Amino acid sequence: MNTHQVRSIFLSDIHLGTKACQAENLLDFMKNYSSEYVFLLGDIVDLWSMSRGGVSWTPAQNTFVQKMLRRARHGEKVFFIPGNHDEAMREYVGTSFGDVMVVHEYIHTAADGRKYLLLHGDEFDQVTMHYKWVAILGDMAYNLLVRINIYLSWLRRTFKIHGYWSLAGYAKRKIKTAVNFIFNFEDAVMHHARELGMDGAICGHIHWPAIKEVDGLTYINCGDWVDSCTAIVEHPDGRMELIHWGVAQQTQPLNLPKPKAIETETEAELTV
Ligand SMILES: [Mn+2]
Repeated sequence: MNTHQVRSIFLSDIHLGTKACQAENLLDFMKNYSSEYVFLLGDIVDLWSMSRGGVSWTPAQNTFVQKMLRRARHGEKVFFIPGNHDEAMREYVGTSFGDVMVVHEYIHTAADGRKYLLLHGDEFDQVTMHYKWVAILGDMAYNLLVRINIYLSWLRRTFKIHGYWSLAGYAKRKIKTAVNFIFNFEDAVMHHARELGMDGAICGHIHWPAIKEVDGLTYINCGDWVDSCTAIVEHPDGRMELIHWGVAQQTQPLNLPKPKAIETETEAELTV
């Protein structure tokens, strides 16, 4: 097997410990990429869902954790930035677990010299910040969509309908409030990165993979491993690439309207 050698791998929102986590897919991706750095940008272990809805810990999820620790032991520099679903880990910022360093925000200098602020991003999600109950409702609705989607994929397999179609992805594309929410989030993250004098930011949290220019800075979102199955890789020359892995490789490219064109509606109810 040909392994791609990249400089860095950025992953977020894996949600280990939940049924929706696509650990097999993720393992397959990791097998194909070796790197100097691995950055885990939050919501890696979903302690929040586990405490509310029970633990779903599969062998593949276990293997992912083992492989990650192994890669760290063998010299890959692995950093973990806790998110809101694993925020209990924020207490351990500054320490390391078996060569995995736990940090809060981290400045990564790419091979081309560009400075990226690495963060999970939940602190820039107005809904999670101010309306905890909306966040919980949104989370339940999202989990429901993901579960229905698991059922739909099973139906498609049973009836041998090829390709992959994501209900949650479809809902995210169609719901105007969700789109509005995403732009608010991106703007807030980029404002923060600009204040710190960065060239860009790499985050997660909203389960919406992206690489784009926002007013001269680069906004990058890793996406997730419950729905999109996406990761960001940094090539040896510093070029950043968004990788769609496995079943989700066939999803449509995102076509978003410009932020200006969005009518203001009620509070966004999508949260992750
Ligand atoms: Mn999050």
